[in-house]
Amino acid sequence: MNTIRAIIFDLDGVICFTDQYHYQAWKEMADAEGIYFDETINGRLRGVSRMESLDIILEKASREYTQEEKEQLAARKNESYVRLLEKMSPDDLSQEVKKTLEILRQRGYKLAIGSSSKNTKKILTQIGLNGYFDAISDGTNITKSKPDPEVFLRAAEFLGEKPEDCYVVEDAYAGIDAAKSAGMQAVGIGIAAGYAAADVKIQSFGELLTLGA
Ligand code: B16
Ligand code: MG
Repeated sequence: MNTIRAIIFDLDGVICFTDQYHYQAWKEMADAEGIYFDETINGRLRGVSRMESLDIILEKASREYTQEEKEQLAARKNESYVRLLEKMSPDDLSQEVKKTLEILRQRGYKLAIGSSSKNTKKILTQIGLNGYFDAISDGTNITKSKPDPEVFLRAAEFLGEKPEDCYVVEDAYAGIDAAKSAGMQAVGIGIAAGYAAADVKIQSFGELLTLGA
């Protein structure tokens, strides 16, 4: 931990939680198409890009969809999702996350976001963290999604730090794999706290303060 200079945070499932909104928006789309979709399938979408999420949902479809149709379905889902995000407010940022980020910053770490979401800036604005992070790497600046390391490598580049000097905090297995392929230290939280590939496993966000202590 001594050489760690920066911490890159996944967004959904780490800083805040939008799974229910993703679920509602995908469910609305799936119901309209007559495709079976439930919370278990939704669990497989954690950390996965929008189009890859759609492909998982379409595994239950009774017909093939063209690329154009898929793009329309994904766009329709995103419209509903963005409408649901309007409900989010700074109250959706827990005091624990807020305080921990503040203390990490005081300790001199650079802080960044590394998220698959193309709605990252919207979510950060809703929860009152717009402009807070030193860098943001998200679904809008990558061509390959997690487990590819691109999103985290770009975050390190934006920060001007070497990959080996970065911690990644992730809730998805694909995100832990991405962090390891990037040559970074992977911290698993939530579901990923049960993943053997994580270098460090934490049960709560505040435990980040004990790293390197
Ligand atoms: P969007 P993360 C991911 O965010 C979510 O976990 C995943 O469920 C979602 O499909 C993906 O973002 C893309 O989101 O449709 O907003 O571009 O966990 O990488 O912060
Ligand atoms: Mg996540």
